[in-house]
Amino acid sequence: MSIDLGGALEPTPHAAQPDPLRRGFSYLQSIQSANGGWHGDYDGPLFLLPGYIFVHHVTGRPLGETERSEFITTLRRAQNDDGSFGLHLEGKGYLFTTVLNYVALRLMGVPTTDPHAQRALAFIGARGGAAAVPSWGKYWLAVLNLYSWEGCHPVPPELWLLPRAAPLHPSRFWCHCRVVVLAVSYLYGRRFQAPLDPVLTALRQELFAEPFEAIDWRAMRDYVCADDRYFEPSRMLKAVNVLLDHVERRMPVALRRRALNVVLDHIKHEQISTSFIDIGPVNKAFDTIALWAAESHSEHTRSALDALPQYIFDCERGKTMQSYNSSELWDTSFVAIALAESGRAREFETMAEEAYRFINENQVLDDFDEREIYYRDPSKGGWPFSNRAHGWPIADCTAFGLIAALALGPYAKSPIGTARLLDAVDLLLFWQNEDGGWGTYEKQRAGRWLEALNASEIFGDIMVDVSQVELTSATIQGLAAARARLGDRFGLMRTHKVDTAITRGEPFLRSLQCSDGSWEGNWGICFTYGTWFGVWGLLDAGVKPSDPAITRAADFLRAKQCEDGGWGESYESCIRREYVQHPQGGQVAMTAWALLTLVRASPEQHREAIERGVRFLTQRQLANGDWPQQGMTGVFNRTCMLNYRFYRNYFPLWALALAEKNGIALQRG
Ligand code: LAN
Repeated sequence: MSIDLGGALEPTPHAAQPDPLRRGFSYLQSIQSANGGWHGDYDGPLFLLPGYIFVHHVTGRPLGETERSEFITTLRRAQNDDGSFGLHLEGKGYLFTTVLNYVALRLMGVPTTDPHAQRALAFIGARGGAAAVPSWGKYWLAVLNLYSWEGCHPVPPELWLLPRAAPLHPSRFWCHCRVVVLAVSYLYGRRFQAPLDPVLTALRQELFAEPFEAIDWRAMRDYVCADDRYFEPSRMLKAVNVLLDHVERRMPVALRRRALNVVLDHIKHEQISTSFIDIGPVNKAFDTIALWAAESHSEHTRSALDALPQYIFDCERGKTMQSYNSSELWDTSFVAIALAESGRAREFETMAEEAYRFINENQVLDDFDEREIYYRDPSKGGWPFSNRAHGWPIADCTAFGLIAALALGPYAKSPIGTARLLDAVDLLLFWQNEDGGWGTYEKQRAGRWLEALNASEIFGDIMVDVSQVELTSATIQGLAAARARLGDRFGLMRTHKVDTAITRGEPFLRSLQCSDGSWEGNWGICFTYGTWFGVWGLLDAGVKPSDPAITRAADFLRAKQCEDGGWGESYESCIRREYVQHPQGGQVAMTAWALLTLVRASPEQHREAIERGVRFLTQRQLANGDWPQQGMTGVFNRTCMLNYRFYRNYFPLWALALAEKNGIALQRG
């Protein structure tokens, strides 16, 4: 299926516009928010909006009429021709998302006679009915009273009572996985279910191949639609499930009560420390229901409900729930870096000042109270992906926030004090793992073996926060930039620590390079994105451009350049874990990543390829300075794709700026 995200149909100019950088930055200036940042779509996954609708249904908060009809329209647009919904906008149909979206449409009042609903139901029927949804779908259906909790493997809240040193202690899980398990364990532990009402009663009859009352729920635990599965469950997971089942049947009531209280306390801490945003959209929805189950009418629960709309945004394809409360800090940092690189920050002085203000106002200034009790790493000095209110800093967001702050510092009205910049440096140092690399939100807490307990069926690599190419490269870049600009204020100790950290990061980056010279990306698509990070990280660690690691990476990219002069990689690369060419040829974001890499690797040696890539970008720029919307650019957990709305703007601008700086003409003649 191909979803038209809006821009794809705009005419593509055949000739380059004059002064692509000025045009591009003027366009960005015209859409800069009042807070100084950029706020755009962060759309793609199709399992999020249903959660939002379910919360409203369970808590008896009806959606506003306009919102309801906008959601219905957005959902219908995302439906594939075969009636299914993909895991994400461009993907093949999944039973998981088809069931969730079908239920969401019905809860919003869409009747069974609606042709969209009928096609979705036909798809569900052809896959064995809703009983075969993957575990996360089973949890949602159980909460809605459309599935029995008996049909789910146990998710015991008592996990949080284990001694911290236990290898299975949930504090060791990747934070996104941990918080979802946390909320679900509360709902599971209480066997919470929404009261039946007419529409739920009807859904019980619509969704399943057999009569609801006749379903053997225990037998459904491992019944999962084969097409939805990304991998087969490990033997260890099967053994743990058997063990948990035994324990669950003998669970003393008093212990359960105690565990539920501990879990509820952790959920509340997560909510309070994120200004009720919660780390992500999935735990946001489950946490809100957990609180509703625990204390429907408390002030705290009201705050959780009131914060829900922070995830709603009017995207190019319509109103929907976003993958995060925003990607503002991430986007604003890249605009800032591209602007500084272009040497035009004076020309766009107000934009630069305002962007700087956003970065300044969104650094996290303190650690959370009692952070150790709630398994939180320090956060002082870090930058989150969205904004300070969200409160969870991330290694690469901190690194790019720091680089942006350093780059635009000279244009700032009130510059960030050195102490705060040094806090960012210290946090990056703290996060370095034993292997020399960096992970996403936290220092590594478990061995990679824990991945064997991934029970999600649909996502890969969700259990452990391990060192990765993007995070390691970004952090090296951040530390190197800080050393160059602030090194004289580091003091002896910190200088030594930064030098050592970078020295340890370099071999880790090298160890991740694939035999064909590329790096596999984890958060962008895919080898093009990873290779950009691999190369920049090594260069900032002091590796010479003539080093074989760099020349092999450049050779890899050169071999992937398309006929049209651009680079285009399909999201299939992430799933199959090998390079897959995009069927539509060059894509602006990937072309920009490849150019950023080749220009730094060697502008002379790759001159001809760079010029062709530059032409690809300038010719595709629209008259208003924007670029057309193309395929997906982001990914998480191997299988789910995302649209980063502004990747089509600042990455081309950054690449063009860097090319120009290295003597490549942006316009011919
Ligand atoms: C994100 C968004 C930002 C992203 C980068 C900073 C770009 C990356 O370099 C590190 C990983 C991170 C922080 C990231 C991790 C996974 C997230 C949070 C997401 C892709 C946004 C949505 C996704 C989240 C896990 C979605 C909910 C689904 C679950 C499996 C819980």
